[in-house]
Order: sequence, then C-alpha cells, then structure tokens
Amino acid sequence: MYIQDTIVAVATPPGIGGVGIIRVSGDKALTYGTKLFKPKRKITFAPGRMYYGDFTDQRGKHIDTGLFVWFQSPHSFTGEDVVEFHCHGGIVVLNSMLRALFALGVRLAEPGEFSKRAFLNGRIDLAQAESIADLISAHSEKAADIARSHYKGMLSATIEEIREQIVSVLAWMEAEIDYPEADLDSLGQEEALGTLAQQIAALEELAQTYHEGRIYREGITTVILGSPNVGKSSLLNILAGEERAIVTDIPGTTRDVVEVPVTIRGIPLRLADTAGIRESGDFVERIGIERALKLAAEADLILLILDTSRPLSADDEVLLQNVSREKVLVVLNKTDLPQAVEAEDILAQGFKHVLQISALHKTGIEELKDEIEGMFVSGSISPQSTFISNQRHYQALLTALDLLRRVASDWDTLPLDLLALDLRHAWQVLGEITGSAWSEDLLNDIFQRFCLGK
Ligand SMILES: Nc1nc2c(ncn2[C@@H]2O[C@H](COP(=O)(O)OP(=O)(O)OP(=O)(O)O)[C@@H](O)[C@H]2O)c(=O)[nH]1
Ligand SMILES: [Mg+2]
Repeated sequence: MYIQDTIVAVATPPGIGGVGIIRVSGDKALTYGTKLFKPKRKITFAPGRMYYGDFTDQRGKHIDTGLFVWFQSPHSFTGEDVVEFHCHGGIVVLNSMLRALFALGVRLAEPGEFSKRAFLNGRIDLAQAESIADLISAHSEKAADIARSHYKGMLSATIEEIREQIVSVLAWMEAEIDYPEADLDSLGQEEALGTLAQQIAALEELAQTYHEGRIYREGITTVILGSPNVGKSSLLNILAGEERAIVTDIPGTTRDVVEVPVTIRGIPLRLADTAGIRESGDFVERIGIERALKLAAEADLILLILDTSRPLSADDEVLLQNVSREKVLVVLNKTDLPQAVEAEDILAQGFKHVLQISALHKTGIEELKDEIEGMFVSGSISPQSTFISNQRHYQALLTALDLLRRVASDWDTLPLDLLALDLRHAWQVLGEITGSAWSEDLLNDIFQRFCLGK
C-alpha cells in the first residue's frame, strides 16, 4: 500500500512573474491550507472554487494576498486532496509560503512526485504521465502533438490491445499444457500462430516510428561548417530570423561556437555556427576550429558551406574529404556572384545532398529547409497515428519484439511451457510502457527526470 504524506512544491517556474503557484497534495492538504489562508469573507469551502484572501504564516504574519482553491479527492490531478495558493510570483513570497507549510509538517515534493501519485492513484497511466513531461519540454509544435496524442492514451490503447492478443495466445498454450492427452488442437494452433505473427508486425510498425518521433522530440543537432568567409554566420542569422552572429568580410570573424535553437518545418534544430576552418589562424582561432570539428563529429547534421564565387581552397578540399557523406548537406553559397564551382563537381564526390543558395539575397532558403526536412522525416507522423518518441518505450518494444520473434521461430521445436515463459515475459515488458506492470525502481527512474512541482 502506498502511504501518502502531504507534499508541496512551487508549480510555476523559478524567478519573477505576475503569479506564482504553490501546490499542496495529500490528505491533510485542506487542513493545512486553511491554516494559512484567511478568506476576505466568512465562507465554507467548496471544491473547485477560487477564494480571495490573505496568506499568513502560523504566527499570523501576513505573507501575501491572493487566490486559494481546493480540489477534492479524487477529482484532482493527483487523485488526492489538492490545494493551490496563487500568490504573487516573487522568490521571497513563495519561499515564505513554503516555510510556513514546512512548519506545519508538509514535506517538499520530489521531482515528479505529483505525477507519480497521479499514476499510483490510477488517474493516469505511465505513458500518459511521461507525455505530460514531454508536452512541458516540447520544443516544437510537432513534439507537442506527439505528447498530446500520448496523453489522450493512443499509445497505451495500442499497447494494451497487443497485450490482450498475447494473452489470448497464452490462454491457448495453457489449455494445451493442462490437457496434453487431448489431441493437439490444430485449428487453435494455426490461429495462435497467426495472432502471434500479427502482434510481431504491429510492434515492428510501432518500432519504425521511433526514429522520426525522436527527431521531433529531441531535435537535430546541426553544425554549420566551412572555411572562413564562406557565409556561415550569414546563414545562421537567416535561419534564426535574427542577427545572432557577427557577419563581416574579414575571414575569421567567428571564433567561438554560437548556438541557436531554431525550428524548421516543425523540427527543432540546435543550430551551431562555428569558426571558419583553416590551416593558418592564431591561437584563439585554433581553439575555435577544434571545437567546431568536435561538434561536427557529434552532430546529426552538418551544413557544409562552400563559397562558389571562387575556386575551392585547400581548406575546402580537406573539409570535403573528411566529413561523413551520410549526414552532410553541402550548401553552395554566393550564387549571386559569377560561379567558379559547379554542383556537379560536388555530387561527383559522393555527396547526396547538395543545394545552392545566396545568403546575401536569401534565395534558396525554402529549398534548404525542404531538404533538411526530407533528410530526417518521411512525413508519416500525424496526430492521428500511433508512434513512439520515448527511448524507454522503444527499448521495451525491442525487448518484447525479440521475445515474440523467438517464440515464433522456436514454435515447432520447443515445448509449449518454455514458449509460454517468453510470451509471458513479452507481455510483462510491454506492460511497463503503460505501467500495467511496474516496479518501484522503474517508477523512481521515470519520475526523477520530471521537473520539480510536476
Ligand atoms: N555576394 C555574397 N556575399 C555573401 C553571401 N553570403 C555571405 N556573404 C558575405 O561574405 C562575407 C562573410 O560572411 P560571414 O557570414 O561572416 O561568413 P563566415 O563563414 O561566418 O565567416 P567566418 O566567421 O569568418 O568564418 C560577408 O561580407 C557577407 O556579407 C552571398 O550569398 N553572396
Ligand atoms: Mg562567421
């Protein structure tokens, strides 16, 4: 049984704001809450209503004036009694409120503890709890869409459906195991095998959505690379929509890494402008170049910029030879000037993605965005389809898939009770996605990643 004390956390982000919300959850929430809240008019508290009044500490010292609301169990986020103090959003005010609640015996919540309680009290399943954290941290509209669909329970419904089908195969097996003297039910066997194959196909389909789901959720780390003065910072500024990096005609202008989060066609990109790569360069510049090369090695995408108004330099050639063909988009810049480099020359070197732009005149930018989108997503993700974006879910899915494939391949050679063991294990592992099967370790692992106050 889950023993619940009363917990508190600031629900709004740290810092200064118009309103700061303190949330208290647990069976003593209302008792403690009303010790600190003094309504302006005499009232009996009704759940779900906002009251205006003063917040004071246990000795009667006035802390703030604001709104108070009580959500009665089980009709609250956590399923427990919850009260909220809507104070002014200052650090001192919120800390005074916390201290006053601590003095009454309320404990500071652990990260994710409200969501954990919501799960343990059956208000939401695990995948839904995780989707709330995903929605909060979403960097793009698409990532938010994925989180919303998980919150609605679409992933959970798909997984539970697969688990039910696994149970039906298990049921057939158990019957065969229990009555071995009866003739093997060949019709039932065929059906069970068919059901198993369908579940493997369904899981495979779901697993395939992970790559794309992850892109929307976590974004693409992108590095703009190139020799000095080719127009790297100019491109960064265009994609960022503002002047983030200094642009001059002096080679070696950018010396450090300039990182900007941008969203392209709904995909979050962590875009990094870097120091122009060249053999020469002073001490500071060399450090910048090393950083650039390290970032490029770790990046999902490299935008390799070339200045096509002049023949390729030795520095350009070195870069072209040393970057991975897979993750590079070669951007031929300065097409407004007479051209000294042809796209064909670059394609001949084995690059698959080559594009012409003029950063100065902002031409070719939409095509560049299309190309980036096409390199990473197939466009198959829509809010109506079920897909996964969470690594924990993906791992569970792969494990279940392995087990089910093994059952299918060992079907004719292994005794049923051994096959049943693997099947049951797969059923269990899938249950960890929704939380139908869970352990304390699993919960701790998941909820400690949540932000404080959620
Ligand atoms: N004509 C023309 N000039 C460009 C274009 N793109 C950039 N430039 C110019 O090229 C010069 C260098 O641009 P930057 O964006 O600073 O180049 P960079 O690659 O960041 O240079 P470093 O930081 O020194 O490595 C500037 O004078 C830009 O105005 C273009 O498409 N056409
Ligand atoms: Mg620059």
